[in-house]
Amino acid sequence: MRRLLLATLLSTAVAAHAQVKVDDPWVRATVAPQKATGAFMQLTADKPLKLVAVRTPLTGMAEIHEMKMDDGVMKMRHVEALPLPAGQAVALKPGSYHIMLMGLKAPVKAGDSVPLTLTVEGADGKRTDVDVQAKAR
Ligand SMILES: [Cu+2]
Repeated sequence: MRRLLLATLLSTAVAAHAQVKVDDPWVRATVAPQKATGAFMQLTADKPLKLVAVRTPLTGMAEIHEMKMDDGVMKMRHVEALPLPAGQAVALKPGSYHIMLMGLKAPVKAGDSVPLTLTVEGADGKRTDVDVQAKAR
């Protein structure tokens, strides 16, 4: 179990002090002229945190989005912060929470490794960056 956890941490390049485990990060590959896509992963914080920002060299426009049924219509909205309760896996997945990458400078090809920097904030307001390499598929 310990070895498995270590392997996960290494493979997703989580900073040791970040206190967030990132599982299966991926980005949906695009075809031109598509200018937007989503990034997905599972986040498990070991103390109460919230995801407050995402950066990537692919675009200056990366936002945390939520998808929800509203009056029978699927709607997407920008959320300022995504709560990450301690010890609880929070899924960013199609049709739910996701990271929206807009205004892409170039198409994202399947197999590409997409660098993402997640900024998380603790209850004390302290912010930490978590670097993630997401696979495009
Ligand atoms: Cu979106």
